[in-house]
Amino acid sequence: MDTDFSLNLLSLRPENKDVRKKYSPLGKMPIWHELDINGDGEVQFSLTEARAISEYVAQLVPASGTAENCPVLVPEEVEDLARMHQWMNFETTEFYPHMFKIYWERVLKPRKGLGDPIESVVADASKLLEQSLDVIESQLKDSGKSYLLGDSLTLADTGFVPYLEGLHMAKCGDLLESRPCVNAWSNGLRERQSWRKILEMTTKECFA
Ligand SMILES: N[C@@H](CCC(=O)N[C@@H](CS)C(=O)NCC(=O)O)C(=O)O
Repeated sequence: MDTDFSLNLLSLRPENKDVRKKYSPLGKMPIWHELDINGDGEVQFSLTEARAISEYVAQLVPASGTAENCPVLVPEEVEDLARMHQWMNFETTEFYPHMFKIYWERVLKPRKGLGDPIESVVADASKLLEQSLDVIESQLKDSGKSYLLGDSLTLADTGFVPYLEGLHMAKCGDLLESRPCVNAWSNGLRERQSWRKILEMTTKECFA
């Protein structure tokens, strides 16, 4: 991309909701803004919804092939593209809801001073999450490939990274470690330089 970009971390605290609503209708982050830097600096294009933003940005950046710094994250071939969306939808509807219950109980609630985790909620969510992890384990095992679509990293994989990290933060790493293919996939994703950089950039408050 022949342009500059900056990342602004807005506080996610409830009292700052009105500030966030200036940028996004529900006051939720992330939001993508493109400014008219040659004109009056006004926003000329904006987008909400993390998965839509990631797909848009991945297509804006000219890919250089398989290099870690710039892989082709959105496949061109129509079947691969459909499979990418299949996994992105799986992540949104079959993985995130269960993972978030665990993360809320074990990480966010204590951090916000809202009491101890309810372990029965964690156990119920873990059971459902395990079914989804089994689907991923089968996909990786049966294909013998490193990534969900095959030999290359795509958005099908990247969407899971914050949640894999979150499961470790919630002391549920065993759910990943007990599945060899999921464990190798998860460790490979979390060790990527790009993810380490995101973790460095974000603060504890950003995750709260
Ligand atoms: N559907 C949105 C949801 C985004 C979302 O829930 N963002 C959280 C932070 S991860 C947020 O802004 N929370 C503040 C709030 O709900 O007021 C997306 O997928 O991008």
